Amino acid sequence: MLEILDTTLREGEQTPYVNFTLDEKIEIARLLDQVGVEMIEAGDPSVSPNVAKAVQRIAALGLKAEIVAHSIASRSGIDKAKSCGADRVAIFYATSKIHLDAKLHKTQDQALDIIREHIAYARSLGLKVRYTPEDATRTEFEFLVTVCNAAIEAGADRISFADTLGIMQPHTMAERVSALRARLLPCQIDLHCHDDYGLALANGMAGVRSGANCIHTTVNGLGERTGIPDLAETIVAFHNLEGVQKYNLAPLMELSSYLERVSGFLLAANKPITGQNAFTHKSGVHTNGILKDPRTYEPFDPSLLGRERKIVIDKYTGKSAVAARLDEYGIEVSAAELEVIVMRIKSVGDERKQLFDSDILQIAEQVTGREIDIIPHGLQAMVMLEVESHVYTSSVVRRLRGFTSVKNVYEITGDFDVSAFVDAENMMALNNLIEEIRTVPGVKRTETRMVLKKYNGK
Ligand code: HCA
Ligand code: CU
Repeated sequence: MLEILDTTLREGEQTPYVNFTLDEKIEIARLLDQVGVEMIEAGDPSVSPNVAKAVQRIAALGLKAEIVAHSIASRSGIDKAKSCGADRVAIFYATSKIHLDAKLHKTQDQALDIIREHIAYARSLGLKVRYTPEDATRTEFEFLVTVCNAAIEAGADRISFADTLGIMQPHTMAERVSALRARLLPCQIDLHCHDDYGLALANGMAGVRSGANCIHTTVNGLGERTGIPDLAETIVAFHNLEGVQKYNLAPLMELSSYLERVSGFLLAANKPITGQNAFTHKSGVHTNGILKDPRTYEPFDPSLLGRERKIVIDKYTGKSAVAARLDEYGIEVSAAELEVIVMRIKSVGDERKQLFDSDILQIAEQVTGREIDIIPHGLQAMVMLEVESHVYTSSVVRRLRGFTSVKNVYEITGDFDVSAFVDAENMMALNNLIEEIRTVPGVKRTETRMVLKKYNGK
């Protein structure tokens, strides 16, 4: 049965320009524990005193997940892992020729001794040990088997088959994992797949089918360069496609949004599972199908993640989608009126990138000649912020951009320093959003202006 080690706090913090505060790390660890991942890699305590402190605090939370500290093969690193209270230390030491020659300046025999010695040392401190042959997928296979078996004999019960450069394909991963399984002493096999070719999750799934036990993930796929498999994608793919239903899917969206906010790394709208467009339908043919039966164009129901499907209304829209949208507002129109409304929507849609419900209601009003006294769902507002004088305005702006509902941010002159255009489903959501904006460090006060009508320039 699949296991997941989430390494948002270690690999994820190796994402260029990402650093988490202690409190953020604790919140991430708690949410990960709610999801039910088996292991949380909390950091490499040798990196900095704050990383060590975070590992220590997380180890003391009493979470269900095993807490793993990452470490290079050094006694002081292993000592730190022990003193932080981690359950396990994950010791990595590269084994490929290029890493041994160019980076470590060690022969294979020297590497073997170093690896054996440090694993035995960690075991002597009572730590569980995972050994990672870094760059395993470019390591000469016979040497890889020798090193891993030496590590297992020295006391490691897990081997992380690290595709450090993301060069595997599903079929090569399947072959390698089967071959390793056949040659290794009893152990758990982890897969640490980098996503340089966009194949990380596919490689992980292929490896698990061939006998690996565990996949490493990060929230939103963070990590060095292009990262590693995204936690939500991994869980949902295994849940729906492989029948692994032991994880709690409920916190996944919250975790993803939280990570967007604290990392400043925004998801692409077309990112699978958690991306904004994952359940949004556009063409007339698709929306018509969705309205008749969502299974026509949805691989699974968005409610699995607590999400809702959306239908975009613009020039691609057909009659059924417009009728459904008007119906949501309780607006009745005749077949002839509907025809004209759709025509107008298509012509406005030719000129504009986005149509709002207020536009659709306005068109319906014009076409039917009846006043429509309805406030559209989906509010827009302008939130103006004053920033504390000792804080960089750009740091506040960066945080604001992490909120998915913030559409545009401007630094401005005048009584306020920043103005942000935000979208919200309804008043309550807007209120919550403003509360959250007020918690951004450096925000002194806010003032919010609601958008009543919006006009576009040419
Ligand atoms: C790195 C190390 C590592 C380790 C993976 C693991 C990798 O190069 O930063 O310990 O499982 O990708 O090899 O992240
Ligand atoms: Cu890595």
